[in-house]
Amino acid sequence: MHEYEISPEDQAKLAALNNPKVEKVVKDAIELMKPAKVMVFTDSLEEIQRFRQLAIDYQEEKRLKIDGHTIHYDGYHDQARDKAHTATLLPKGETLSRGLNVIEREQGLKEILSIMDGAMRNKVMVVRFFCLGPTHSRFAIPTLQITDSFYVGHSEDLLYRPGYEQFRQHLIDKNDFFYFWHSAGELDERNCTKNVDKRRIYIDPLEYRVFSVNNQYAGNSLACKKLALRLAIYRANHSDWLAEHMFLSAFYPLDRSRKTYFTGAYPSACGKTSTAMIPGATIVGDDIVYIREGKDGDMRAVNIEQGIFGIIKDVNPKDDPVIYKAITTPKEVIFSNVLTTDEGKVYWTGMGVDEYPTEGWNHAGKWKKGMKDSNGKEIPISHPNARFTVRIDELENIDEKLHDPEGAPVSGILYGGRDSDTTVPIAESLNWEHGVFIGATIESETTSATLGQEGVRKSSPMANMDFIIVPLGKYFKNHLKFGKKLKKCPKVFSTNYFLKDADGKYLNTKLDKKVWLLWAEGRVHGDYDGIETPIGVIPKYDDLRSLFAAVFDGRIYSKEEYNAQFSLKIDRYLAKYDRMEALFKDEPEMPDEFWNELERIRSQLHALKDNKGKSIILPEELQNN
Ligand code: SPV
Ligand code: MN
Repeated sequence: MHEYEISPEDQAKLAALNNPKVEKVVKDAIELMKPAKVMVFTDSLEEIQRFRQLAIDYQEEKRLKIDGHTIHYDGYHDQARDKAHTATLLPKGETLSRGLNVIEREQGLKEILSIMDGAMRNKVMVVRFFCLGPTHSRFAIPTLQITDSFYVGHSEDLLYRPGYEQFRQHLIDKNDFFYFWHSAGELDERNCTKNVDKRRIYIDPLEYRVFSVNNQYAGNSLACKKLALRLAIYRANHSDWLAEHMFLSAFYPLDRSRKTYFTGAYPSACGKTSTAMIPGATIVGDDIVYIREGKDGDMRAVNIEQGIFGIIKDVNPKDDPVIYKAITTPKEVIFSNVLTTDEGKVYWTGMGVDEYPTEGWNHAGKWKKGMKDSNGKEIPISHPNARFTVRIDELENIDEKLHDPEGAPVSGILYGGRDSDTTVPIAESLNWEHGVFIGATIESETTSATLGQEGVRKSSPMANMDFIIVPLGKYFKNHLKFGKKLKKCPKVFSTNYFLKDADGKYLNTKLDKKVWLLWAEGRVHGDYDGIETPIGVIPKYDDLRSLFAAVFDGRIYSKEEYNAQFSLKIDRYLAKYDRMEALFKDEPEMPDEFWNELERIRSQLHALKDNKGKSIILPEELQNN
């Protein structure tokens, strides 16, 4: 029996739950990780405040100049999700799609439990309870988080609803919760994880639990986020609902006479947050939703979070006024991996100031402009994946449905990627099957911000690929089945904000997406006619012309711009479908609908090309087809 310190009050908090499974999970964690002390926290404001102070006392966070702001640093080699050392534990013989690691369950458990043995020696283990989704809701999943990181718990206080009361009042099935063991492992002099070579994140869906060790970056450590998303996807795909990597926002027409909820999935750096936060929208969430059928046969979505863990790079008053204001005024904000100065000011790449400091502290430790890392790479002022964490109710554009236990009624779904030469800026799918096909075939080009060659296309179905721990075919079938049973099925749109001309210049400005979103919102209500093409319904010139003029103060949207953006580049689309065929052809359990859609579009595009005798077709030439 491992000896440790625990106060009678904390013991009583556990006992009050009267839950043998919770007790066993906590006891087993203590026996394995051997903390010096165990602390248990409820949902009370005082305790949450105390927890926040402990993150500072244990020096995982430091106070900044502005009231409520703190800074946390992850280690230099712990700045993003570690896909290589994340694995799903499955019975022998079961595999996953496309590079998602699988380890035979018994072997994986043995490995990770041996790494976690004694991981909390001389440290404090904290026991926290959260709720994924609004409380008192059929969408909600309760969680038990065990960690030795006060930064992790503090971040989860901002990002998730409190869950202790759900357990205590027996609002949940006693055995039905996700649980997570996390240890940052041994820390160095900056309180960053020392042994990143022994970083492991193992997902055990058969027991709905996750083990994570030797890391601090939130995507690896905050189990309620992407680790729980993987478990939720497993559960949803063995049931009749969806767990998706999507934002959820309400869009409005120009006269603001109604509101229309949209979800949207975009790979990173493809405009997801800026779509969710488009000026005039109200936001429910920016990252993860659970989706179920509503009582009226509509599609209902909840944000499983209540905060935003957002990329801070390029957040400035011009491009992201709402977020910029929120994170530069007094309120509870955790910054991570940005530059801080002696006076407690913060700086990040693209924040829109005239002058940046030439020294301070950042993710590399003490920093000076021009400094290089061990690979000879210049260290920027802040890491490209540096982040801010803030509660959504601190934002000016919060939507009223954030905590609605029945979720928001969704009438539109957007899918987008970074595509310089093929996909039109916006098109509406012809039906649900086509919509699922659009989501399944999202591709995104790599940018200079990612490692490796620029402009390489990467496929990420529903922008969710990293988290789909069931076979892809099964996941698509679940999507198809879900939409088919709805009485009110949402419309699905493909978007692309990144088209370029032959000289590599963008064909649209960042703000043009406002027009595409207004058109999509209008289409949901039958406001606009469109032009039907094999790849979906595209907007008519006159409608876009009026929208551009209305949104941008009389800006003239020319026919030339329209033609360049909305011409159907048949050969490019055909090349895309060839890539998709090659990628999916060996995938087991693929639904027939996927191949039917691919063949339909392909043969229609061939017919169009033959009929017109050319491969780039202007929208006006498509009008009467
Ligand atoms: C993402 O990468 O999609 C994120 C950040 O939202 S992380 O927590 O790392 O997943
Ligand atoms: Mn995300």
